Amino acid sequence: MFGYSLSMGSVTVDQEQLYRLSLRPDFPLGRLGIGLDLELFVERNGDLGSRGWEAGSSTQTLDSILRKIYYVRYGRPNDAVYVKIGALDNVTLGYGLIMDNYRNTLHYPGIKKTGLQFRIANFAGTNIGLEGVINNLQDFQEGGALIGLRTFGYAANLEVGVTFVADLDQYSGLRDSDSDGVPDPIDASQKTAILPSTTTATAYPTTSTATTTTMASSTPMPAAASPPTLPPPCWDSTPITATPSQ
Ligand SMILES: [Ca+2]
Repeated sequence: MFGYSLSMGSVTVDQEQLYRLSLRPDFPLGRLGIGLDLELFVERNGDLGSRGWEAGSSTQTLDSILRKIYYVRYGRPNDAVYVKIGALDNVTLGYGLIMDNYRNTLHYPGIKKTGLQFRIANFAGTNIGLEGVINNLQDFQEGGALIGLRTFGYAANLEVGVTFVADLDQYSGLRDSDSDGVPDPIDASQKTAILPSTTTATAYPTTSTATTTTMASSTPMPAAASPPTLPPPCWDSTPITATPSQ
């Protein structure tokens, strides 16, 4: 079944305020599915720019296409086998005591993370299930991802599950403007907040499990009208309608 969501919000690109309209359809291809993020930026004068749709060179074209891919999935969340790669918007492990409604899209589209989520309801016929999440595969390569695993089994009508969640490096999600390995908020050599120059969001920590659960709530970030001193929010998304994928 075809599903989609529509959102609009303001973003800051190169310190310029733009409106961003986004249509996110989910195209099912059998058990496979691909979620796209078709975006349009509206300049301050009301014009639609070509931002995000540049096709001047082959690299630009490829970037423009890859940018439209929101996620790729196999199956649906309640299927026997479910795998999703890309944007994760609503991940709850077990009964949500440790990871509840987590998403790796808090700073999307300024920062695009490639997450992995999987669930196997009956692993190798053992009546034991396994599910897990990695918030960002790029972080994982650097040893700093947020990972979660849960295994569960059934004894008659009793379900028993064990959940493990760890953030391997709480600083890995932070921006490090001068690439010295010390993220901006704790970098003594950087006395002032550094505005993002080319991206639209400022990195925040992926933090420990308890905090992550809080940050992962679906509450949009406040509008940029009254920015905090360090660092200022540059991304505000206000979904106006949302029809979950089926
Ligand atoms: Ca630094």
